Amino acid sequence: MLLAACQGPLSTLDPGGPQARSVFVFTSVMVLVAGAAFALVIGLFAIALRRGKRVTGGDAVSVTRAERRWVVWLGIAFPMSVLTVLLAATLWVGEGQFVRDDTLPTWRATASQWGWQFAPLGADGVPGATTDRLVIPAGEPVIVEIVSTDVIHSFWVPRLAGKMDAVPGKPNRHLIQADTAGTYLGQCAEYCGVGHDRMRFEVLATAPRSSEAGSQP
Ligand SMILES: [Cu+2]
Repeated sequence: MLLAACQGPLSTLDPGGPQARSVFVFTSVMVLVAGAAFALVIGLFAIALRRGKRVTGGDAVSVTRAERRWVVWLGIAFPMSVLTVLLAATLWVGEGQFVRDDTLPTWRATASQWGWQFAPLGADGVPGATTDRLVIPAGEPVIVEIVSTDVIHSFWVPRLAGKMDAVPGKPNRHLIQADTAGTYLGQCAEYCGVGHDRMRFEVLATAPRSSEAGSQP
């Protein structure tokens, strides 16, 4: 039943590109490690409660050398190691979300209450600009330069990448890639007024002309 909820056009658990996949893998590892750490803490807490009952009232509780070792290794060294690894992994995964290659094909996404306009960069408003539909090639990374004409919105295609704010006057560049041809749904992810819920769009990833069959339409 839980797994049945993993798929869907707006699922973050069904990544369709490398950016979304690295976030998904990182999140999954974090959930597993956090779950294991939680179980460990609860287990130790249960042991401590049972031990506590054996201490008779009025006795001073002295800290033994073994207990001190537990505090140092499990109370300080273990969480510090986990946090260090977590910080390094966060930087590594986050770094992979940035645009590093300015020569990639770029589209401008312009958000306004309550819809999206997409056009190749530098050609806003010309024929070819589309409303609520961004057409990109499948299988290669592209940049989406995101702006807003009014309030703050957020560009979010859960199966392709994380969120990126659309801020008036400050273009934000976002790296996305769809592994296979198909339609990927997007949704404004920043509450922007009464039409926020209707502010959906789609990314249509088209197969390269030379590619063989096998990808979905
Ligand atoms: Cu919005």
